[in-house]
Parts: sequence; structure tokens; C-alpha cells
Amino acid sequence: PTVTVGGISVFKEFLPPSDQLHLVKELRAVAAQAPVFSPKTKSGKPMSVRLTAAGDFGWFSDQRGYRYVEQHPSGVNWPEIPDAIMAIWRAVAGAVPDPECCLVNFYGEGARMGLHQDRDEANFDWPVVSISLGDDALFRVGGTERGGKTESIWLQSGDVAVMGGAARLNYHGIDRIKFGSSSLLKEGGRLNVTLRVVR
Ligand code: MD3
Ligand code: FE
Repeated sequence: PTVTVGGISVFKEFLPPSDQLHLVKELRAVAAQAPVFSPKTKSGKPMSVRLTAAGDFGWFSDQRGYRYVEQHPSGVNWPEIPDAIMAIWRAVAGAVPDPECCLVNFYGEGARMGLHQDRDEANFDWPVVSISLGDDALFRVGGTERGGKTESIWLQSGDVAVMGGAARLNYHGIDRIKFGSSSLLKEGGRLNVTLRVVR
């Protein structure tokens, strides 16, 4: 089933459990090469979400601000985007260029992500695709103005969302996760993969 929330299409249960398990294996391999880290916000506070990336670009943040970078903070190149993840992009993104960044967010108990816009990419014509794995997450989406009205939806393991068109610049965030609601990750928590064209 497809649900539309704040102009975003959410394909509920897009990935069967066997595909979800395979993706987790691939993402563990990514994290073995490029370990997850907690980016620092401009104020110097670590974000509660830990992240890593695959592809030509990953995301990094410190006192100098947010930006896409071509290497992991350790200096190694980001691993390649796993084929199984590229296949999901090709299935849902439409006739668009391949993604250059596969951002992997890990939410442990109590982690959240405040409302923000994704606008560090050069061209907002291309969609962003998100894949949810593990614990349920309360996703909130508004419009293009901060402080406007918002709608919420629970994202579950195997859900795939496409943010394109007018929704591409909508404010969005994760209010909380239901820690322990899924058994996909032995350690609990949630993985979110976002795919983006950066340049
Ligand atoms: C709506 N991640 O990495 S994914 C992010 O679940 C991010 O980890 C959240 O927001 C997460 O930037 C939400 C869904 C998402 C991603 C990008 C969007 C929704 C979006 C871009 C535009 C509008
Ligand atoms: Fe975002």
C-alpha cells in the first residue's frame, strides 16, 4: 500500500523481511569500512543520531558547519553503494541520475532528528529516497516554511519513501523511535538509508 503524507509517497512494506536482512548485512559491511560517528552541530554538541555513508559523497558536520565530503573523517574513501540499495533507487526514483550519496543514519534508544530541510544538494529537481530498517519511527513532515502545520506517520521496517517534486524542500524530522519494536537489528534501534543526487 502507498500512503501520501505531506506530499511524500510512502510505500509501506516495500521490502520483504529477507531483503531487509540482506540490506542490514550490506550496511554492516559499509560500517566496517567507514565506522559510524556522531557529527557535531555548529554549537559543538554531538547529534544523537550516528551516521556513516557510501558513494561518492558522505555527509559531515562540525563547528565549520554541514557539508558533503569525499572521504570519511578517518581519511578513507566512502565504500561503494551496495547493489541491493541501487536497485531500490532504480525501482522507485523514476528516470533520474544515479545517487551519489547513500547516507546511513543509526538511531539508538532516545535518538531523534529535529525538523530541518535537506538543501545542501545542488539540484532540488532530483528526489530523495529513504529506506527504513529496524525499530518504528515517528516521522513528521511539514511544508516549506518553518513553523507551518505538520503531519506525522509511523515509519516501519521495510517502508520506502520518495520525496520529490514540491515535497523535496519540505521540513521533516524524526520525533522518536519505539526502541525494541523490531527484532531486525539484534542490538535494537533503527537504520535509515537516504539516497541523494548531490551535484
Ligand atoms: C522529506 N533522515 O537524513 S528520512 C536526513 O529517518 C533525514 O533518518 C530522516 O531527514 C531519517 O536528512 C528522515 C525521510 C526524508 C529524507 C529526506 C527528505 C524525508 C524528506 C527530504 C525532503 C523532504
Ligand atoms: Fe532530512
